[in-house]
Amino acid sequence: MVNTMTLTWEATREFAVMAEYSTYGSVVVLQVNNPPVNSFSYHVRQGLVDGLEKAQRDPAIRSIVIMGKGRTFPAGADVREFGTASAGMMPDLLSVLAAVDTSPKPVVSAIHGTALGGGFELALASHYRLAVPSARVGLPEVHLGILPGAGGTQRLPRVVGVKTAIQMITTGQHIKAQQALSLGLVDKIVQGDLLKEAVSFARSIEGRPVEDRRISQKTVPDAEKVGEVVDAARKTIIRRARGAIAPMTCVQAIQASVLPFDVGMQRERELMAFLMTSWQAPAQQYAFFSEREVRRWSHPRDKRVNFKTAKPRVIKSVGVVGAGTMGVGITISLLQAGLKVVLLEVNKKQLDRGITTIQKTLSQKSASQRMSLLTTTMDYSALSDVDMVIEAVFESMRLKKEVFKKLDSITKPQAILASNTSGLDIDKIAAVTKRPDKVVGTHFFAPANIMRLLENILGKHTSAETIATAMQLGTTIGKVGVLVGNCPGFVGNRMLGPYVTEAVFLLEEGADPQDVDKAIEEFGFAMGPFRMGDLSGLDIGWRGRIEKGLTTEQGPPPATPPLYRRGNRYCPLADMLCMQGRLGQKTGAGWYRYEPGSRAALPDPVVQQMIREYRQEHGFKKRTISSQEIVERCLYPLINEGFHILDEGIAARSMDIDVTYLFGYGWPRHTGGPMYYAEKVVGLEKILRSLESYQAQYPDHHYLQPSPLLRDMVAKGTSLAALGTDSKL
Ligand code: 3H9
Repeated sequence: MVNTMTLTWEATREFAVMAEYSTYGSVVVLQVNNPPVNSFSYHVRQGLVDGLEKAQRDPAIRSIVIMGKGRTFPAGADVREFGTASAGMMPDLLSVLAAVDTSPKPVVSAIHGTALGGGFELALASHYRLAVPSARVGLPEVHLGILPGAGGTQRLPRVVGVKTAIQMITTGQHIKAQQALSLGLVDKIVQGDLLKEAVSFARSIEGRPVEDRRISQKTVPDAEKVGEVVDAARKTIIRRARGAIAPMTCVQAIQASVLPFDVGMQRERELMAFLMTSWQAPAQQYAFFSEREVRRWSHPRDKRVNFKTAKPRVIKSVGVVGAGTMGVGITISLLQAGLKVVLLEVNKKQLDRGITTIQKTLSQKSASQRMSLLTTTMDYSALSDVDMVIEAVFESMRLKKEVFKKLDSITKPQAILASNTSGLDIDKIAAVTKRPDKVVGTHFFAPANIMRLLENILGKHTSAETIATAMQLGTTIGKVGVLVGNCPGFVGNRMLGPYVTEAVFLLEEGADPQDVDKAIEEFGFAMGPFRMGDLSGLDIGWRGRIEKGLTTEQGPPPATPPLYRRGNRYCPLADMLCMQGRLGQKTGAGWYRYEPGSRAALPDPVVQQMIREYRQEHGFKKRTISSQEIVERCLYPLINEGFHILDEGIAARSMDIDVTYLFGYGWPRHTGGPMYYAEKVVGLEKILRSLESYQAQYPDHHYLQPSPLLRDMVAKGTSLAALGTDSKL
């Protein structure tokens, strides 16, 4: 028989353990203890309510302190609980915060670490807020596709005004303690031991009335300007949101803060329910967890090699070869993380330019300290003692082989040699060295000091230790590292191939570059394929196609039929631009034209004329192409390539592909990434049927041929998540 006494006792103990209750004379300290980030899971909420009630009942208690144990004040609701039964179990966060707000005994929130989301909302419901100097606060819910749903949209504007609240909530920014103090969000910054300081502060305010400390009872300072402020912010927010619905929904909730508190809270609840049930919130939460989950990497084809079994080498100094755009960006990332760097460039002018850029980019405050970590050289022997080298020279196999041969002979035998190639064969590069086990691909994205993705590529002989080291380096320098296998273009650029190819085919059929870009940007990308091409430089792809023998600098090689290469349809429009010296922004013209000193892409009649003549010459009849068709024709082949990649074991999980696209290619976060979007938003069956239907119309567009894995999954009803843990890979 079940002993109910024991059960009750154990349950109570669990609540107590998650919100520890200790007394210091007349002060109660409730310490949330739910590692790692003290999120408000059900037991924490219950523990806090129990603690608050107990403190109210005890006449000896005159004030209450709430703080977090371990590394942080609560960082918000437990996102893993969303959509589960315990998320709905009472007390909910709103009742916890109501108990704090209406407590007749003053409640002090004592903040260290990060008070985020529900955590900061708890602090705002308290009567006083203290923070240590290193603390940060914020309401980042918008990044999870929701809004601050525990009064944050109502209390924050009552302190900082609607304008600042909109800014903070729609960007989800974390602000530092000092700024929070100047905005009135924190009452005092305390040095020293937070517990001691908080207890002594709580004693000092005992007996003071709490009523005038309740933010819920205040009015919004810039209430009369709310319409004006919202109108001014709307355009920027919509543009920045790129199709995400949470930011403008946050604004709607903030607008309601000028109404009586209870009415505003009701509005916040309704809007929160709307977002919580949208398809975007789960997609963004998936993106949040995937960003963290990719750290738990495994070898795409050998699951026994993984983050648990492989130990990284300690890297203290890194050599970077090449002071071009990529080499300089990589150097800045390494310096910012406090690593010693030896930057090698054989061209003196290029090296000087690189040093100037590095100096300018490093933030004023830390520039001299960071610069002291940098050695620059034109001599390979300066690399003899580094722990790792990242080669970032021009994308040519011949050149890379030359560099790796030199590196192999000069660096110490245990040094790791990494190539920042964007798609060349790592095995061929490794083959020129005597240490293929220490050769790895580390594909950075431009600008390398800003873009978060680090696509790490393992070769046939790359050791587990080398992989672990490359992944660890990513974490050290604040990147999101994704481990992938070796194939032309790896994951990111390989999937981009079908996307760009199909985009160019759309030009043959009647679209202009701006039509394609507009449709893709409306889908949520920061830039469509043609603007993106102009930004990165059209010569990169052109050189690649020349290297593959698909075209030549002088023009297309003789081919029969003319628009085919090796049996596949081929559109030479991009090559034609390059042959005219139109290489993109850097030459002032590409798919678009650019005014001197401007990055604004202007439709160019010259390009339109070129496309018109091309259509006439090859007998294409111009037709109107809908945005929907543009999006499907460009994105579905990209997704389809993702299935090939999974099938071949180039990526271990669909999540690795999604993170690659979210952090390296500007794929809109609110759709979760290409593979998530395919499965959860569109549906795999629909993707398959669309590919089949387009393929029937364009049988010679080989990228439209559905992947066998996609077919198989649709037939069997398999999910991508199941595939990730499948031993097939
Ligand atoms: C909310 O509050 C809604 C309310 O307004 C209304 C409710 C009614 N839940 O990032 P890290 C995990 S929404 C569950 O690697 P760091 C994370 O997955 C919430 N788990 O550490 C990871 O797990 P693992 C609003 C969470 O030091 C581990 O903790 N709050 C949560 O680099 C460590 O995380 C936010 O959006 C969570 N809320 O950064 C804050 N947070 O080790 C989101 C983290 O298994 N969190 N985890 O991979 C963050 O921004 C960062 O995690 C933080 C720490 C800055 C706190």
